[in-house]
Amino acid sequence: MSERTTPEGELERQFERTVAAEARIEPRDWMPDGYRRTLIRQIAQHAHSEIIGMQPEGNWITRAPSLRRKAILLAKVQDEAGHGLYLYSATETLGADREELTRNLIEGRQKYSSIFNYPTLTFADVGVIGWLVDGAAICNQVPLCRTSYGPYARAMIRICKEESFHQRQGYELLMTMMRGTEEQRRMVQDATNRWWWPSLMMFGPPDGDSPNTRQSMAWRIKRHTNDELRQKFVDMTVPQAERLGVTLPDPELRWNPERGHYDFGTPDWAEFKRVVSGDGPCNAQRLAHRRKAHEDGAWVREAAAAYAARRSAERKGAA
Ligand code: BYC
Repeated sequence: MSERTTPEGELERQFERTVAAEARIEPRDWMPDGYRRTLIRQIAQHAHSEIIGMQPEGNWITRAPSLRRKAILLAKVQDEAGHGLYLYSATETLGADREELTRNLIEGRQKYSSIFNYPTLTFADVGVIGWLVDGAAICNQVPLCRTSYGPYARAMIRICKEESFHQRQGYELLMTMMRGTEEQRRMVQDATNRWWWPSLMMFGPPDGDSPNTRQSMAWRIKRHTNDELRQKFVDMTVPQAERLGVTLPDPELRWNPERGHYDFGTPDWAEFKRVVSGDGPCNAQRLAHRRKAHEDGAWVREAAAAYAARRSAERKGAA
């Protein structure tokens, strides 16, 4: 029976069977409207985060302390642009319009990760972003390689490979600074103090306040809850901090042998809400910069459209 004549109920059962069997939903497959909407929302926010996320570190490219550090940072920031592009392409397979998504971002109608609304005050921030922010991103994104939507899962496989290089370069930079002067060690500790709590907030609100988790888990878009991933990140990061010789700024952080996990304090969820609703330290600056880049790039889009129109006219003429 063709898709058009198949009753809606059978299509829905087929969708559920595919998800339950851990197979992938592909762009041509039938999917519930809510599934499509949720994916567009999450993948678009993810893409926006990669693109806005180029700014805090991009800010240091011209001030990197050596040619080696500059080359590493350039490669990392370029990777982030690439991640944004794969992810926007994944939303297009769901029927989203990329131009509209960009407008949603620059007009403040769509979110991007809270973490990118904090300033990068010293070069140690570049290392700490690699270590903590990319470390958190890896924790969150490795399970997304098994997300139920094929194009998103496949984009995540490549993205995660690049994220591990990002994390390693950050940790290696911090190790180098920790072997340096007293002043350098102070810079690393200060950057760790400022980025620790915002990194925990990257995982999203606590499970009890997360309106989307239950349905996204049922559809196997999300494979773990926000709190599960936050715990995993803390457990993974504490030994790394010890090895590095920095103190994580949480007096409640301690190993709990009964749970087999670290206990930790509560992030400032009021601050999280403020930052997500547009009132973080750098929200206005990040969006203004993105808007200006979009306006400055108008000539490139116009030239590409004119070229495509000419090629298409030539092909028609030749036919
Ligand atoms: N910031 O019901 P919830 C990177 C929103 S970039 C802002 O738990 P969900 C990198 C959430 O959207 C990687 N908003 O939502 C780049 C929802 O709002 P709406 C970024 C947040 O979707 C450059 C509401 O709060 N990673 O690594 O089930 C340099 C309720 O939340 C945040 C991704 O995007 C937040 N932190 O779960 C370096 C990963 N948290 O839409 C590094 C993909 C929550 O209902 N995304 N909100 O109005 C996800 O895994 C999930 O979307 C989240 C949230 C876990 C983030």
